Amino acid sequence: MRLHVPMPAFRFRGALHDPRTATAVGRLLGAALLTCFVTGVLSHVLQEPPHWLADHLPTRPVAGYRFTQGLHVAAGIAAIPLLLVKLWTVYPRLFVQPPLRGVRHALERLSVAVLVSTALLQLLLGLVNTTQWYPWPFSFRDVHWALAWALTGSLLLHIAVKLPQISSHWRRTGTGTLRLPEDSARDRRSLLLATGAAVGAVTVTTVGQAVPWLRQATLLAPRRPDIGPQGLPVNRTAAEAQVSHETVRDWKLTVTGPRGYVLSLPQLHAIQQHTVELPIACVEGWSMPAHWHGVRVRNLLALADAPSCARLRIVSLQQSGAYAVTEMGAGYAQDPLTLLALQLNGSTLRLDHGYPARIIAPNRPGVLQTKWVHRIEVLE
Ligand SMILES: Nc1nc2c(c(=O)[nH]1)N[C@H]1C(S)=C(S)[C@@H](COP(=O)(O)O)O[C@H]1N2
Ligand SMILES: [Mo]
Repeated sequence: MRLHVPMPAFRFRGALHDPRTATAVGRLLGAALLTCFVTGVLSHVLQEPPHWLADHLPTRPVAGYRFTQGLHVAAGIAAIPLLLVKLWTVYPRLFVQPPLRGVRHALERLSVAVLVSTALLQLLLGLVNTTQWYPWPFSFRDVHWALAWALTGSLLLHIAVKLPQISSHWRRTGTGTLRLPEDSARDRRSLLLATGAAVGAVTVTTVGQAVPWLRQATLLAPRRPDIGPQGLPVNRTAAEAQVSHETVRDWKLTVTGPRGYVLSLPQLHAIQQHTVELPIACVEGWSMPAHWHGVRVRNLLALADAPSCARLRIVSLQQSGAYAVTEMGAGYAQDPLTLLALQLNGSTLRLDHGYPARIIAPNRPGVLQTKWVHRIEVLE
């Protein structure tokens, strides 16, 4: 038996709580979230590739990661106003009566609850991370990664469930029995314009952290990518990494391998030097191209008689922290653009940028461009 209780208490007559508005905002939000998902999977694979892929990651285009990660953060920021407007448009449905009409309805509402909560949490975590602030006890990356799947799954489920409404309200005029009164169109246009303006405003004031010609407009971005020593920001300073001038005083480079060796800094300078232009592209959204000068990693490996299929472990003087030791697949190691850099933008690396030597490689997440390198291990 089904109870029908008339509930006149909640009646939302506002034109903008209608399915056409929900569809118009929802498809923009959907596009932003799916963009975040695809670029996020790319970022994850580049930063932590599965074993079978690690030696074959693409090193071209050199600024590929710069583009996809810039897009990831920009789409995530744009999704915030879109999500808020979308939630405002549909919130009357929270009070729908009866609250549960059966198993199907219950499942649908449950999927919306998962969608809304994961979307809010995911965008909040991402936004906080772009400011290099990690106020929580859990691993940002693990949680962001897991939530991405929950969010994308519930989004696709939601799109599938709502397909009839979405398709009948995809066009402005609507089709079938779901046609809406004409007089709401003007309000809807205003709302969509205001939403577009909000998205435009947050984008223009933040995307300059990755887009050079919008640098002057980065009012809300955590960083200007061109401000920092040697024209480049510093994410982890030498002091934070507990690397001091004292630490690097007797620096030597150790390369292991069939014919491992140890080089002093003058000896390293005596090896053929190369200059490359490559960006640092931080996972947190900022990026900046720079000129790097130093020794090709593949030449260092050849000196140690390492095979060209060798995978590397790059060890920093930094004693602790997630990026003190990183791995590098053979594709990067053999690329002529991958350097153990000694200079940045025409002068010796500052301590904050990794003096005496750091890794710079094409199409690589910033976190893996290890600073204060003192040991390169050839892995079997
Ligand atoms: N040893 C070490 N190298 C590191 C890091 C670190 O924490 N430790 N941070 C990385 C991160 S997150 C980025 S974005 C780049 C930034 O390089 P920069 O500070 O020279 O601009 O360095 C990378 N290299
Ligand atoms: Mo970074």
